Amino acid sequence: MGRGHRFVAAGVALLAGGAGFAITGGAAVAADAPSTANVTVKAVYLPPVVDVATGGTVIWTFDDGNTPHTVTADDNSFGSPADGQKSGTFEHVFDHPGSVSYHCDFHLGMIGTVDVR
Ligand SMILES: [Cu+2]
Repeated sequence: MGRGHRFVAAGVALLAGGAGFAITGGAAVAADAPSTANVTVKAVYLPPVVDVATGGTVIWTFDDGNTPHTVTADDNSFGSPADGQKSGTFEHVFDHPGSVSYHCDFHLGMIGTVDVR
């Protein structure tokens, strides 16, 4: 009888542990997808891949001296000015989950990805 009680107690502890894990998991997902992500535009996009939560904003900061760059979505869903930017920022809000690839119109192979969670 005493044994049986111990088994019941262990089961309750397991359930409680499971619930705690689920809550922790949810917090981890939120931390992985921030509402804002920053990308520096130099000879490359740094970092080349960013995660952002749905509805979040990505801010690109142009910082490559006299070399202009663009941030142009491969599917043309967004884009910085076509004549290029040497300084300042460009921002875009991502309203739909999914992966969006983008590139620079001036430099072949200058590519990046936004993963909207
Ligand atoms: Cu470029």
